[in-house]
Formats: sequence, structure tokens, C-alpha cells
Amino acid sequence: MKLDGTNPWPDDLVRKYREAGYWRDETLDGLLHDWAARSGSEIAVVDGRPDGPRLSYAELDQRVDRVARGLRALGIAPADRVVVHLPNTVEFVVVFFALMRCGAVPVLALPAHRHVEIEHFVGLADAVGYVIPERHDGFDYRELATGIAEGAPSLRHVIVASGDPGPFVGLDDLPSGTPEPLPESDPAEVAVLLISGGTTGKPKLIPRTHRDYAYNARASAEICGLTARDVYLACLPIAHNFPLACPGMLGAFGVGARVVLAPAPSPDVGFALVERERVTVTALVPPMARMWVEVAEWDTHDRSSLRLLQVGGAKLDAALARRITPALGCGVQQVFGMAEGLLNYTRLDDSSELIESTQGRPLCPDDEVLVVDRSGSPVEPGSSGELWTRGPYTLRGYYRASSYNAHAFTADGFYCSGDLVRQLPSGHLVVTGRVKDVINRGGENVSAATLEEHLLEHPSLAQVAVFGVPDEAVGELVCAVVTLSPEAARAPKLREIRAWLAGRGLARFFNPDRLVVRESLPLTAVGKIDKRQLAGSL
Ligand code: OOB
Repeated sequence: MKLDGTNPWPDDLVRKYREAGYWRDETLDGLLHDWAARSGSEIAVVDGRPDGPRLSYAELDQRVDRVARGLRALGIAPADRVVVHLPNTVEFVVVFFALMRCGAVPVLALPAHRHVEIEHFVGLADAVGYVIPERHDGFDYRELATGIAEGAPSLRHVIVASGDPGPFVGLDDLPSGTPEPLPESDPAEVAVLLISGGTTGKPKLIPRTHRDYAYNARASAEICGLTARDVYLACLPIAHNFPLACPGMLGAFGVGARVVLAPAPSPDVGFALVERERVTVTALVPPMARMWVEVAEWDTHDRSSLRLLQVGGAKLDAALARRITPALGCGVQQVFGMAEGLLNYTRLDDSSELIESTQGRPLCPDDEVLVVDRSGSPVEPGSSGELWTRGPYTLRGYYRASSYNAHAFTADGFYCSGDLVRQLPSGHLVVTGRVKDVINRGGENVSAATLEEHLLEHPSLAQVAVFGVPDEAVGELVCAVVTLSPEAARAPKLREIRAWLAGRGLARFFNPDRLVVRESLPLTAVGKIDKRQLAGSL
């Protein structure tokens, strides 16, 4: 059953990716059957809530089957879209695979999303179902669902996966399923719709096919050296690509490893689970990595099992990167990825110089990467430009977005990422900013990322966000919002910062016009610094 509004790869590339062995005839829910046959009695997933369940591969597979039959009996049909809005709990894992097993397509919302985002996803996808917990983190999702259901004509089912279903249907109360066989999915079909992390406009939906996403997870697991002895801790919201498939949950399942789902992203919850479950690998965004490093200085949990911390989602500054191994006693891997596809990893055996100062190199030998100037011509090797990419796990178009796709992709199918990078001779990429993250101050172009990088070297500053604020005289003013490092005796003054920047030889037009000191910076649904919200709050 083909999903409308998606863009397939052209035939020559389909042939190429199949022949190279990246794409196999596999579906994600079919793989779960294989994993259960291989590691049936091994623990697949541990729900990190107090007294949370632990399911073996066989138990997970059986539960997925039962729920898939129930969903089918409820009327969920192949190619139906269902918005899944669940935190890091076993119910997420069960619902994710069960929807695929009845041919439906999960749309993976993040727990922090609220009415505006969910309404947008349900409307854009014409979702027939919406799956929620009763409550999480003090928030009542049934209330949200009531509001969503009122304004969404396509929505037929609200399913409450955990807790009291109230007026809706509970996951355990689905009609008993029919014994008839469940539909078989096609490996080339869309398995899941991911949410774009883009910072401009409304989030878009990213179609990921069974075979491209299976490759994404398998190849990532290989790069990280994952084996059945590993224990992967999902601290980031599991609906996000990073902990889901880079290598995350799917990569861990693929090698028979164990997945532990952290109920909250904080270091105290994380460290307690590392000790209890003997966690070996986890993934964080930089603001969380900073907290883990700081808390590790006095925390007494046994973290000796941890061998690798992946950090990605936003630029990890080199100074913080250098603190990770001494503080946490594990290796570091930088990951520059996007839900759209392309993943870059530093390799486990890269030099510490590359690991600390680059965002990694592409996962696949057939990831095509171009670094281009504004006219779309390749820049001189080593210069900064926009990253364009194409490959066996990078989308060819956003879901139902034909007019947007017309400028987000080139005629020959490269995705124009909007990220600015430079590429080293080794192939490693250094992220230098975002195309749109350039402040126009009276005709001078100020790169927010460049100024942020300098400011982060200031001993009194811990976190920095630079952006433009509208100004009648010069168009945009350069505004820096900062938090102070624990060592800072007092907040630096704007003129001191300016003098310090001048001392580093930075051009005068980089001088911030405003300096705002905050206790903390607002974060996006996945935990990155949210500049848009910051700019709106000034
Ligand atoms: C990950 O995915 P998204 O879709 O939430 O965000 C993608 C965007 C990238 O286009 C880039 O602008 C930024 O986030 N980004 C980074 C970065 N990793 C992502 N910017 C600088 N340095 C990095 N290391 O964020 C994501 C998906 C899979 C794995 C890891 C992260």
C-alpha cells in the first residue's frame, strides 16, 4: 500500500544501493521477528521507571503481535497514519512495532510537543489515530487529546497506552484481534514519519522507508562497535532519530544488545541507571553532556561500565569535548546527524584531535556530500559552504510538501541541508553554522556560530546563544545571551567582553550590541538550545 506524497529514489540508485548490500529485503517489524528467533530469552528492553517492566525479545515480539491484532480489529488499516506521542517507556516500543505490523505508519511526536505541534502533525498526515500516555512529567495528555480530537476530522481513535484511559481506549482494552494474518509490509515502503528538527517554520514530516532505516541503524551499530554485550541507555526522547536509530534502540536490537529507557534526561536519573543496569553506551545533546560532566564531579554512582558517550544534535565545543573522558571515564563520539538522513560520526579509533574538534565523517561510502557556495558551485576544498547531500538513507522529499521540496532539493535529488560546514582532507566535517544564522548588521554579515565559538572560550561563560534582534538603524543588532560558568566570580560587562574579543583579534563588527545574562537557556523538545524562543523572550 503506497503512501501518497512521498518521493522514491530513482531506479538506478535503487539498483546501486541494493547491489551494494545497504538495502535488504527487510522490514522493521519483520526484523523484530528475526531478533526474537535469535535472542528470544535475552532481555531486549528495560523500562527505567521505578519497578518498570523488563521484556525479553520473545515477550516483546509476542506483545507487539497482540497489540497489532488489536489495532487491526479497531480498524487501523495499512498506510494509515497514527501520531505516537509517548515518553521513554516500553509502551513506545510496543506501539512503534505494532503499528508497523498492521501496515500503519507511526508519526513520531516528542513528549514536549503540545497542541500547536500535534494539531499540525495530525492535520498534515490526516492521522486516524493518536497514541498518548495518561500523563507524563505532570502533564495530562488526555486533556490535550480532547482538544486535538475536537478540531481534527480525520482522527477516529485516541489510544491511551498507559494509565487510566478515561473517555478513550486503553492499549490493554483493544478489541481482541482477529486470527487472520497481518498484512506484509514492503521494504521499499515508508515505515515511519520522523519530525524535522528544523528551526525555521513548522516542523516537517520525514518519510523513512523500512530498508533505509534498517540500514541506518545497522551501519551505525557497526561504527559504534555494538555487540550483544552492550547496554544502550536512551536518555534523549526515544521518538528522536538519534536515540531511535543512530544506532540507538534499533541498532542495539539488531545486535541483540539491551536497551534501557530513561524516564527523564537528568544526570541523577541517568547515573543511577548506568550503575544499576551496567550501561555501556548512551547519547546526549551538548547541554545535557555539560550537565553530566558537571554532576559527575561529585556524584558517587559507579559509572565504570560506560565505554562510549555519543554527543550530537548541536555543536559540541572543543573545550567541553575535552572534559568528557576525564569526568566520565568513557570515550567520546561526535555525531552530526539529521532526521532527514545523513549521519556523520567520529570513529572510535580517530585521533583525539579529530574527536574533539570535528563532527565526524559520513557513515556510508555512498553518502554523497557537496559543500557549495551561494550559487551552488563547490567551494575550494577546506572552505566553508552549505552542505548538500544524497545517499542510501537520506530522504528525497518531505512528506506532502511539494512546493517546499522544490527549493529544499536540487533537480538531481540532493538535500540542501542549510548547515554550513567545511570538510577536512580526511572527510571529517566541521560544522561552522547555519545558512540562516547570519546576522546582517548594517550590511556586515556576522556569523552567529563564529561569535559563539569565541565567546565560549571566555572563562566566565558556560553557554552562549547569539542571534540578531531587529533594529531600525542598522537592520539587526548582535545579541548574545549567556549563562555563567561555575568559576565566574561575577557577570562580565558588555565592554569587557568587547575588549576581550578585540584582544583575540576579532573584527569589530562581531562586537555584541547586547549582552544578556541568564540562569539557564530554554531548550527545544529534544534538549538543544532554543534560540527562537530566546529571541522571542527578550
Ligand atoms: C539531530 O537531528 P535533527 O533532525 O533534530 O536536527 C538536525 C540538525 C542538523 O541539520 C544540524 O543543524 C544540527 O541539527 N546538528 C548539529 C549536530 N548534529 C545535528 N550541529 C552541529 N553539530 C552537530 N554534531 O540532531 C540528530 C540526528 C541523528 C543523530 C544526531 C543528531
